Amino acid sequence: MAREKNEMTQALLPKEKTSHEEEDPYISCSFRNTVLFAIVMLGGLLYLQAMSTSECSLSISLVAPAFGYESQEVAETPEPEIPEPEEPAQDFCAPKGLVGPLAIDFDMDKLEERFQELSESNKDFFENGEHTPENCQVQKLKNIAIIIPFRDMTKDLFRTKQFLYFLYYMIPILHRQNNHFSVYLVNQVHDDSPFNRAKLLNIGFEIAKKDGFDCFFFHDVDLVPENDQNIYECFDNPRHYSGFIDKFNYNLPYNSIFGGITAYSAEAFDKINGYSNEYWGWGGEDDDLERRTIAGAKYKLLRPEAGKSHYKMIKHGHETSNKPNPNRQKLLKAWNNHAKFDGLNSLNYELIERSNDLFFKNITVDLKYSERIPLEKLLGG
Ligand code: UDH
Ligand code: NGS
Repeated sequence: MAREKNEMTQALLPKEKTSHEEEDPYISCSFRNTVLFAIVMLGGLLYLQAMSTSECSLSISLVAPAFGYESQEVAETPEPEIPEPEEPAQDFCAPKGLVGPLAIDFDMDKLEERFQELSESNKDFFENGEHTPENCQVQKLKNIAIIIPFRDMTKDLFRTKQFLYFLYYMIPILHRQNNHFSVYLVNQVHDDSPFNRAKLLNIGFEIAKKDGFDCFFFHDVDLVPENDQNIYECFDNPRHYSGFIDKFNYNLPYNSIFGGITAYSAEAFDKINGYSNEYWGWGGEDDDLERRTIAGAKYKLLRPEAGKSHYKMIKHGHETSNKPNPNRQKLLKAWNNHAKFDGLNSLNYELIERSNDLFFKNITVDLKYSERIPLEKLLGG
């Protein structure tokens, strides 16, 4: 009896070949048949249970081990997914209320009153000198930094008045175009070094890029678009915006002209190493940029549609503090020699002051004229 009991226990355990089974084949075989029959019956029951319940995997894994079956990995029925409460999907920002051609004049007698109007009508749309559209998603390459090179050493503050007129016309245009934008006024500190437009633009780029902008307009202060359908935005290929200015009767003075306003993605501007930092005084830095962009980096020379990209320039002469640079032709000829080591990768300056005004970010820098790269090195000597 004790022996029989032992054999029953053994039979219910997972199958193992024992020496004892070999000694008494009759008893063990008949008993095994009984057990096999019971297993088949139970298997049938399990099958029926599996068919009648949706929780079959759970029942099988609980019941089977008791009968000596290895529990099998059965895929668990996935928990029903509860959708996360989603932010309502936002549309991309698109221009709102564009009006097309604009009447532009620079009547200095009206400047103060006009600027007052601008401040009252637009002050609520600006924070920290920048505008972010509401209820829409700003697309890539439409976070626009307008970078203006600036120094006003005139007695009548003529450049400052130009800047106020620039804001008076540009702020409502950019607001209607409905992208994220900020104007960076990059001031060269008042010292006796020549004006350096290009280096100020490189500095503005470096600062605005760190601030999160991805589209950079290098923009003279004295140019205003005459049509708000001239959309300020960037593409992979840089573009020259100010090909058609009233002072040139809306014609290109020469085909490769690249001065006034250019637009670059961060990637494109980094690729060409930015502007040269070494054009001190008037002229040539814009032509040098054109060479780096078209001949150097093989971008196409592109401009927005002529019909919509007319500009009006605020008339003025050369400042005595911005005399033509006598070295500009030599530097331009040697553009390919200095492009590799003269630009964003050699930008040295001291930040003197930074603050946010209502409509712009105001930055003042010392350009370190005494630490410039020697001319002989730039020319390849
Ligand atoms: N700028 C200043 N202060 C200066 C010089 C230049 O802020 O003392 C800035 C300003 O943003 C200006 C830009 O640099 O728009 C370009 O300088 P510019 O206006 O002197 O150069 P541009 O080529 O005109 O536009 C030169 C004067 C053309 C006189 C033609 C007379 N026939
Ligand atoms: C070229 C200058 C450019 C300048 C352009 C238009 O001669 O820097 O005239 O000037 N290049 C050189 O001097 C090498 S403008 O008529 O607008 O004053 O942008």
